[in-house]
Formats: sequence, structure tokens, C-alpha cells
Amino acid sequence: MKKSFIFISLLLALCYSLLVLHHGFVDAADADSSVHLSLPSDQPYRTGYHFQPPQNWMNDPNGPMYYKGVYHFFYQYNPNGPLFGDIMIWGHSVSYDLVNWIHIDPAIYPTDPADINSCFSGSATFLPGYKPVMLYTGLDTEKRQVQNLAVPKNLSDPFLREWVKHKANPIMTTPEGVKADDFRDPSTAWLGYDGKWRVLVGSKKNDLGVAYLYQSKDFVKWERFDYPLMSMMETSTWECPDFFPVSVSSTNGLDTSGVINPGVKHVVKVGFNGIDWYTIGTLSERDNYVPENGLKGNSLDMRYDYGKFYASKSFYDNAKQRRVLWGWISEADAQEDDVARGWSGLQAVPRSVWLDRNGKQLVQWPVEEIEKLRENEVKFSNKELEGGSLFEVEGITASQADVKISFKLSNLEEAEELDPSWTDPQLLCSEMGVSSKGKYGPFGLLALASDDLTEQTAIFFRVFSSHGKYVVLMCSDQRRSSISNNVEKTTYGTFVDIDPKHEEISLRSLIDHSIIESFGAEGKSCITARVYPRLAINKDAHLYTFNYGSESVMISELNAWSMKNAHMIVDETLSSAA
Ligand code: DQQ
Repeated sequence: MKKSFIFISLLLALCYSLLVLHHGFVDAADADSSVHLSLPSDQPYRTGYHFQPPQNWMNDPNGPMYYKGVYHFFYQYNPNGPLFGDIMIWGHSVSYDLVNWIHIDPAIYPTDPADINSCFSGSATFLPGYKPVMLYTGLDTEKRQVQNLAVPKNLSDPFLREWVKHKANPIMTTPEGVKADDFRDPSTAWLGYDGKWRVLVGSKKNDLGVAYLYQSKDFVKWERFDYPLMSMMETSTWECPDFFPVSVSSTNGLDTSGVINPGVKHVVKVGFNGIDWYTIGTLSERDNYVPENGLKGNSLDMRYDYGKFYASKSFYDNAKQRRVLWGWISEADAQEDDVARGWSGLQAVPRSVWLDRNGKQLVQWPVEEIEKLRENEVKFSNKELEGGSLFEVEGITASQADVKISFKLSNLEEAEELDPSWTDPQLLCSEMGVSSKGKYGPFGLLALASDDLTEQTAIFFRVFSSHGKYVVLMCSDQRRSSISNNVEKTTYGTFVDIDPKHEEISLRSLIDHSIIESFGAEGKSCITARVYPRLAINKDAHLYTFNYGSESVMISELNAWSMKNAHMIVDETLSSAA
């Protein structure tokens, strides 16, 4: 297997080099002979600063971590093509800043009976002595999902290029009554009050979505608890569970094996039905997790992101004492277009994540390092946007930008009443899209817009009154994002937990050719959209602010930047092999 893998890698490197030469998108061969990627002109949807492998299919983030000064990012990867594959492996890239990346050889791939049919998602844990290990799901000889352990071959290599499978694999097999393909995605493990390791594995038993809890003394022999950490009726299989502590008094992150005390709450995140849901709660010393707001399976359950964002995974970055979250952003176009392009799947810009001051929800914000790609700042303040007005933000590259805007509202007495039956924000956004005019709103940004506005993605707010309070709705309306009819154009929406009478309504959007990641209210509400404009591409993309409500709103501040390309470099061993 190893031999054939090396052969496939060499072949890929050769194909990639040919592709590079063919499309002429080599910026410059670096002195160390690495291949340096930049945007090809015939690939308008390839991103400039979001993580992507050079080609092929990518889905879930796997085992992110920081080791010896290096950020590691592993990901579900099909080495054989741009669609999900029969054999999935772990791609591997490394970075010193979470922005610029070196793509190195895949890390974990089928070699053993316990993973011969694929290496699915998993997570990193640090064992005492700063020793990283990986738990991951293997598809065994019968394609049963089992959990495996891999360790680095050489701990003194900061790139951790080689991984060795443990001889005891598989170390967990399907629990009784669980289907062989419903048991996967081990989380990062943490130490329990008794000094034994705990870990979660996603599953489903009959109709019950489950995060099974296991314990182990030595990380090799695992025993399942009688009760799962969390479960819910009538969901699809729970995937990629994540579990981590958050401080109630600080935005700093905490190590996963944190202390259990009143200053700490715990987050459990699970993925099902294509959405990452989370709860905040407390973990008792007896391993009981009590969520403050359990999942109910309705539109008010908390999600990391109300657009596209799935199979996410966080890690504790001890270099900056923060918790960093990665999430997979899938395509929203036709498979034949992915095949023609030769790639599929993005990662969101890594986000710092912490508990909001109100203790009730998480806040997410792009890691600060991404700001070093900003250039050509355009800014203004205190600009009134009258009802029905549109204003172009000129002077930046609107197809690859970072935009921050905040709105101040007055006379909110005029706000429309929220009908008590309007409880589903996504439905509300699709019924009250950007073209449905209200009093306060819609106002916001038109991103990736063509000059005649035929194409546009609208990220906007509307404000309603309800029982003497105000309700802020945030929407991302993709209906006019492309003149192509062969792409998904779902409208997304969420309520934002702010009081517009006393707080400004802020929005930050990271725009990058075919992705728009939007952060409302300083990161309390996130919506990510994939779009495929035909007209609003590269230099023909425009950015506008608008207010289509009848009441005027004040832009208290706008800052917009063009974003430089991140460096995505193919490791020299791959490029020189061709
Ligand atoms: N993707 C992986 C699984 C996981 C799913 C396979 C979630 O391990 O459950 O690529 O997207």
C-alpha cells in the first residue's frame, strides 16, 4: 500500500505540475524550489486566502493542533479526484501563522486491516510530555467503522510528516445494536477527575443520535460508559462531536483537559443533518453533562454558523492561549462543475472562539493573523444612508476583501411589529428577502455584485419590535448571487442577540471569490455562503452598502480592505519529484 501510495503521490505531483504549467499560475519558483500557487484567471471561484489543497476533494478538518511552533492542519481528502472518494485519506498542511500554508505529504492513509478502506475523521490529543497522538475512524476490511490510534514516527520533526499506526488497532469497535456505518469521528480526549482519559465518538442507535463517552487509562484500551454524554431522538448519525471548556470570565481559550470549576462551562458540539449544533452546559465530576439549553431540534437551537459550515473541530492554541475553530465549507454548485474545475471544498478562515459575556452563547471571530493580508484601506464614518439608498464602496478589490461596517439607528419607535408566529429566522429571511422593503431594513452590504446589480449577494439586517423590545434579524440572501440556475441559492438567516437601541449593529464580511463569511454583532451570529457569480468576478465585482428600508440609518463606521493572496506552497518533495 505504501508503495502504491508513493506512486500515486508522485503521479499527483506530476499532474499538478503539468496543470500549473498549463494554466500558467506559478507566481515564482521559490528559491527552495517549492511551487507557489496564485489565482489562475480561468478559475474565478478559487479563493485567495481560504485554505484549499492544490486540487481534488476536501471535506472535514481533522486533528488540528499546534506543535513545536507549527500549526498542523489535516483534512479529509480524496487523492483521486474532485468528488468524495471510495478511499478517503488525511491530507496534511503546516503553517507558522494559520494564514500561509505548506502542503506536505498526506499523513494518514490506508495501510492496515483496520483502515484499509478509508481513514475518516478524527482528532489530536496531547499525552503527557507534549506527545501528540491521533484518534481516527478507519473503514476496516468489511467497511465497518472502527476507531484507531496513530502516533508520530519522529517527535523531533516539527512537521510530523510520518505517522505510525498502533498495533492494537482497532481500539474501539461498533457497540452492540449500532450499525457498522454509524460509529465514527473520535473527539479530542480529555482527562477526567480520576486521571483517566475520556473521549466522544459520534453515532446513532435506532433513531437516537448519540455522542458515546469512553474512558481509558492508557489510551489504548477503551471502555464505553453505560450512558452517552448527549443524545437526541430522530436525527441522522451524530458526526464529529467536539467538547471543550470555555472560561466564563475571559476570552482566552482553555486546554481541553481543563479543570472543572465554577469559572468554566463546557461546550458540546455535534453535527447532524448537515448542521453543526452546539450547547453550553456544565460537566460534573461524575461525567454528567447538563446543557443549559438542550437541543430541541428546532430553528432556535444554537449553531456555529447559520449558512454552510460543517464537521468543524476546535483546538487549543497554547501559543496564543486561544481556542481556534476550523469548519468545512462545501460547494453549492453542480458536481459536473466541480469535476470540470478539478477541486471541491473550502475551509472557513480559522476562528477564535470564546464564551460571550452573557454566558449564553459563543462568539467567533477570524483569527487576528488574517488581518496581515489587508491592504488599501478605505474608510469613512458618520454617513447617513437614507431610505432607499445605495452607495458603492470603491477603491478595494471587491472580489477579495475584508469589510467591517456598523450601523446606528434612531427613532426605533417606528420599527415594525414582529408577528408572534415569525419564529423561524431562516424562513423570515427567505420571505422577506432583500427586495422586500420594511421600515428599519433591509440594510447592509451587497457583495460580489455586478455593476448593474443583476448579480449580488445581500447580507443585511432588519429590526422589529416585540413586546417593548427589539428583535434584530440577520440574513444572507443568495437568490441573485449568480445568473446561473445550476447552483443552490438558499437564503440563510438568524436572530442576533443585541439591543439596537443601545448598541450599534455591526457586520464583518470576508469576501473571497466564491465564499462570503459574515459575522454579525462582533461574531455573535455567523453566516457563511458559497456563491458562483458569472458577471461579478475578479475585477468586475463590486461592493455596495445599502438601505432599502423607509427609515434612514447611520453608518457610524466602515473599514474595507483588499485582501492579498495567502501563500499556499506545495512542499518541495512533491514538486521536485515531478
Ligand atoms: N465526513 C467523514 C466522516 C464524517 C463525515 C468522512 C462528516 O468521518 O462523519 O469523510 O462530514
